[in-house]
Amino acid sequence: MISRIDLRGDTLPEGGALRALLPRAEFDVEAALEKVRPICEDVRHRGAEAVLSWGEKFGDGRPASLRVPAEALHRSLDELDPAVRAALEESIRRARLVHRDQRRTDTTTQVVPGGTVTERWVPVGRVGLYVPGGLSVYPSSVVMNVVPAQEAGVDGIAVASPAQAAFGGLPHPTILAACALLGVDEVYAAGGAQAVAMFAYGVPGPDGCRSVDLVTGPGNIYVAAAKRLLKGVIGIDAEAGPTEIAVLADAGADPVHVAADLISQAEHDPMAAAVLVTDSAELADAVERELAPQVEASKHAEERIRPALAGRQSAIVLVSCLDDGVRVVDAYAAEHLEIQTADAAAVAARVRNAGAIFVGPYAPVSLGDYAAGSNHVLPTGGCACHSSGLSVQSFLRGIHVVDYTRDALAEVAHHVVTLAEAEDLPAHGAALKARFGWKVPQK
Ligand code: HSO
Ligand code: ZN
Repeated sequence: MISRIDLRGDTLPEGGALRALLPRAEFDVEAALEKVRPICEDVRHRGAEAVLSWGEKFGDGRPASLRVPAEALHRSLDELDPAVRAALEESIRRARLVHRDQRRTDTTTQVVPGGTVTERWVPVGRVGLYVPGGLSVYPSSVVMNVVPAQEAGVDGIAVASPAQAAFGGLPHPTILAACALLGVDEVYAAGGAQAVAMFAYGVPGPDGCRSVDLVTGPGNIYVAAAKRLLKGVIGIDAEAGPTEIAVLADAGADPVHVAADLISQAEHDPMAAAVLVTDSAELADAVERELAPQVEASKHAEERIRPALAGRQSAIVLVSCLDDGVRVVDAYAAEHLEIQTADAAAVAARVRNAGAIFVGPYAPVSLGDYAAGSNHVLPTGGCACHSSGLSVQSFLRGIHVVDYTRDALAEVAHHVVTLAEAEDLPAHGAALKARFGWKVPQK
């Protein structure tokens, strides 16, 4: 059901060479670009009608209006199962605790007397949050997008989620209920590339959507392709690919837990990746034995879990020692990494590349997906070696505010002029000379 990669024996290669030995999903955003280009152009020219007709063409429902009416939002919340409501409320409460602590305070550095640089943190003006509605419906992703934007102080928050034919062309009611719970009233029944284009260009009309500055949130390959295409017109968080879990485990890990956790993320998508890295062949065998009955008992075994585990993106990787295990998970840079070893916190502290790290036997990825307080919109496809998950920081810009007096400028003017001349940009130097009777103050 899951392949093995045996890296015991020789010393491990470094960097890219090691990464090449590890499994990874094929996620060719480039190939999807040509498909989404005409959709984005059409939305740019024909506005709301293009958003609606592309949705219909791809099998979404056709909503009566692009913008979800306020009463539909309220109704969804009224009709929400009370247990789901309580769980969402707890998820929101915990996410708020963590994200509130991520807020930044302005810092002012006095470089010289009379010369300061302040870093002022300013929220993005208007954001478009994308919530998928394809294989699964994730109200939890509404929480993970909206909470950091709100805690950052963003004023304009719009959410888009695909229209669902089964719900009269509205997005899924639990998505709407989550929006209502969070106080978001600007919601659009739009999905895929056309939703990203709607956010980027805006669509006019009473039923329309004003353009946004930044689009965040996961989606399918067409959403990722539209983000790549429109980056520049809008800011984006990341091009999210299929979800991934890596588990670094030793002989002491419980194979029942490890198998359950691998399956939990394989449940998302046939392209999802589940990777076990272990120095224990006994644990590898035990996990493999355990996978069979657990997969068998899973609801989404056939259409998602089995193909995900059997795909070339998933594997059990055998290493000769835990040090090599850390090297492997660092090279892999998983979206989610569980550490199920002795002294898990110390091992976790050595890891440099992961979207989020889950430490020890009682921190499964599913906890983070819903209710740890951490964010579940995380870098995939190895991007964890250069990017972070969604946070308050994703919705802020740090503006440098430079404030110098005449004396403070005079003190450094000759250096500026020298550097300007070294770069053959004399007009740069002239901008300083002009302030001092066309002579650089001599120091
Ligand atoms: N594991 C997914 C998020 C999610 N899980 C939503 C359940 N619902 C990507 O981090
Ligand atoms: Zn998940």
